[in-house]
Amino acid sequence: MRIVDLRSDTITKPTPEMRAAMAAAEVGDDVFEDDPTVIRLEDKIAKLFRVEASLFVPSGTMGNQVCLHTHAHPGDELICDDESHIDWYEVGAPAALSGLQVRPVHAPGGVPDPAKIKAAIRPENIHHPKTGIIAMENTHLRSGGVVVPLEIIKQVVALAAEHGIKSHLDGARLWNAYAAGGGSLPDMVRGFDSVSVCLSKGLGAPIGSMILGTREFIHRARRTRKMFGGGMRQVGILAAAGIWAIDNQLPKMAEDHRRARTLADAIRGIDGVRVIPDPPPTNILVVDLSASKHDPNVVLKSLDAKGVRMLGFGPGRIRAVTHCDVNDEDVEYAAGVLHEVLVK
Ligand code: TLP
Repeated sequence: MRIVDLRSDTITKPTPEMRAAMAAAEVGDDVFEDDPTVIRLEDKIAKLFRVEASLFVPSGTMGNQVCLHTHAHPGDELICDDESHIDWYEVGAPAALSGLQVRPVHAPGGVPDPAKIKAAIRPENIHHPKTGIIAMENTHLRSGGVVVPLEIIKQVVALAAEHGIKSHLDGARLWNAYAAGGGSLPDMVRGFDSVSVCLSKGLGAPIGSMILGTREFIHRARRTRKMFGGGMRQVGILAAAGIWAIDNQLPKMAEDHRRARTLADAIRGIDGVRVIPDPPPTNILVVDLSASKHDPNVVLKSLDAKGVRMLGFGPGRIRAVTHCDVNDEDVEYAAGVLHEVLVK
């Protein structure tokens, strides 16, 4: 039976060519900053985004948390949106690791409202926590891979700078925002005090994320990474996968977006079934079944029985994420199965 695994774009496996690049990688001890392939990756990323420096970390979660910790003073408040990955899926790390109090602010459809963020900034008062950091997410996962408009990014970054507050971008899927026409890579990160981007989602690398910032920030983030146990040794074999992924997968990423739209096309118009947003802007298809007769858990089981894997995504919702390990035939098959299960 054909298996089409759409649970996440984190599930991709390295291709034979990527494995060959990994096998051929020169390595050294990266804690001593001696690994030539890691240095090559960090330089490549810094140049791509036109920032001073970058740092290789094991995961997107570590990328976000190393940045937050490097900025944070315990007791500070972190403004992020109420549907953000940092708030939902990082195991309470801002509080546990950095003493940050999270102040979630609603961002309709994944796009923050600068006026709401401004209103959440604490005035100077002996009773209040200090607003220390404002975080954004682009693309925005829980709203269905929404690309945050450049104008909004600029306003939020300017607002943070004006108030002396640090700004952080969770850009786990910033590559998708780029492929969808959300802006150039430098434009989408300009002005942030820190950014984290993932190699192991749409780009298809087996592991790894990159932190971006000034040389001074990256120097401090390197110490935080070591403290969190993320100092790695002969890790050039993994950095080589990242370099290969940027050169070979990034140019193809828009295909994942087209395939997500193919899935949406197959179910549009079925009674009570809604795609959010429709059409899906990038590689994430969120299907809201709450107005239909379907129980999402039963739907997931029926799909799985036919080899199509998707995930529950909050009350009444399921999601599919397209990625480089599914091709047009896989998506045609999955679209057919999804239609068949939902139309019943
Ligand atoms: N997202 C995963 C799960 O954690 C939900 C997924 O399957 O979508 N920021 C964003 C916006 C993310 O979507 C993720 C992963 C991360 C950060 C964390 O990356 P990792 O999994 O590498 O720690």
